[in-house]
Amino acid sequence: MNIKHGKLEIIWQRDLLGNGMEEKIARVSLTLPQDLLDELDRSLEAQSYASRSEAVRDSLRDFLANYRWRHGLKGDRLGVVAVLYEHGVRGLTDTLVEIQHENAGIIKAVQHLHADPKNCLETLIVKGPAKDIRKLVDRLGALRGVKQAKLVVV
Ligand code: NI
Repeated sequence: MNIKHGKLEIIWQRDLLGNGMEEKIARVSLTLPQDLLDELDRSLEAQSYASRSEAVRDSLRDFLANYRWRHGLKGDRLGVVAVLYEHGVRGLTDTLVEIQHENAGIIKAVQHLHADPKNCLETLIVKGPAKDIRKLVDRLGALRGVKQAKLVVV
């Protein structure tokens, strides 16, 4: 069965586990910077991945597992947020400074490294309610130009 919804195509296919159950599959298209795609393809070859789709599915599962973990944190926590971003993206550095000022209650220290001509790495030491730390990390990670926002709690 194929149902086209604009760019989203829903198909039914036998699942890969071969248990006879039919699995609903959605087909999506996405845009990537060429250098990211090139690096992905090189890494897939080295890891013997069967397809880009399989690698993207694994990456999304990892993304969602991390999200679920972050959203399960309770109480007061101490941690570090590592933020890798492209400083040249319009408005990004101003937004990052604003967000940090709004969260001055939980951000105890900030370290900035001009990692290379294009990218900056900031580490934020955070301490406070898990729900506030989570909101901060969610917000940072969703900004255009932020490549990674990783939380480690100790
Ligand atoms: Ni910098």
